Amino acid sequence: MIEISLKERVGQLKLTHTRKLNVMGNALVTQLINGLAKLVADGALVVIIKTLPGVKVWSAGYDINELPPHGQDPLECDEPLRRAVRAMQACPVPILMQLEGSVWGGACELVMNADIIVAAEGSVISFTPSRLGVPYNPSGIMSFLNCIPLHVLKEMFYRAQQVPAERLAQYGVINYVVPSHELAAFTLDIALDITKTAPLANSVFKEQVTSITNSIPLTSNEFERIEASRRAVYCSHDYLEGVTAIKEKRSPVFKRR
Ligand code: YZS
Repeated sequence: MIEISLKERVGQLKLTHTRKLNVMGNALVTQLINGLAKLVADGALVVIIKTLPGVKVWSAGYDINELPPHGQDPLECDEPLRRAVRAMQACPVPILMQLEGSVWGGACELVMNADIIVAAEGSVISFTPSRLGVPYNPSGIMSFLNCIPLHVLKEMFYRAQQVPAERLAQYGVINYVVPSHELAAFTLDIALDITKTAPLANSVFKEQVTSITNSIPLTSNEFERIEASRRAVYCSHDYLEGVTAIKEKRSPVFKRR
């Protein structure tokens, strides 16, 4: 599912489960987390996450078939996506995301947690919880708020449409958009630059940025109220309908109940 390589202290994690559109299920995410840890232990000073060149779908997001039964929180703290995001945030070396094709749902959160994002021309990002009726969670929303301007994020959430990488690059959400035939070399150049900088300074910089940007000023009462509101949504008919519709490859019919 994931190929790992390390050369000139640049680690690379290549998602190769393209037959299943690199869906973020338990198996793939566990390999991702273990791969990151192994690369760092073996001396990587920077890691590139990418998939096979020329793919149509970079990742189709959360593996819908692994969602918990209706009535359970789809984004509880030990589900695969949350574990992957935490591993990326805790990784002491910078992570570069090399994108092409389309990125869906929870995989967008993974992308937004990279330290630097490089995309091929024509790549698109679709943030889709409102297409499925998923009540996204506070730490997940922080991942997006930390890098996407508020009105752009709101439009992405409410419309759940494909947003071109070129548009996100205008706001600095994506660092660079390059022709697809230059993508790998361009990303590798950035990685090689990073290998020449001070690893300890980079690591403590990342740790501080992560801690500071993840501080949510919520009272315990507010947090409990949010969790109660989210519970009402993942127990609703509409959430069941959203998940069923995507499995049946049809448009959902939401009834607000
Ligand atoms: O029919 P088979 O068995 O070949 O399987 C199909 C799809 O059912 C499967 N597949 C998925 N399986 C599990 N989880 C998924 N997310 C998922 N997406 C697709 O892969 C096989 C190939 O899919 P096709 O639809 O036939 O491929 P294609 O016509 O090329 O269309 C590709 C896209 C990506 C456009 C299409 O598969 C699609 O719309 N997939 C759903 C994308 C999506 O909405 N993902 C968000 C999942 N939700 C989350 O990540 C969070 C929970 S949230 O919603 O909160 O953001």
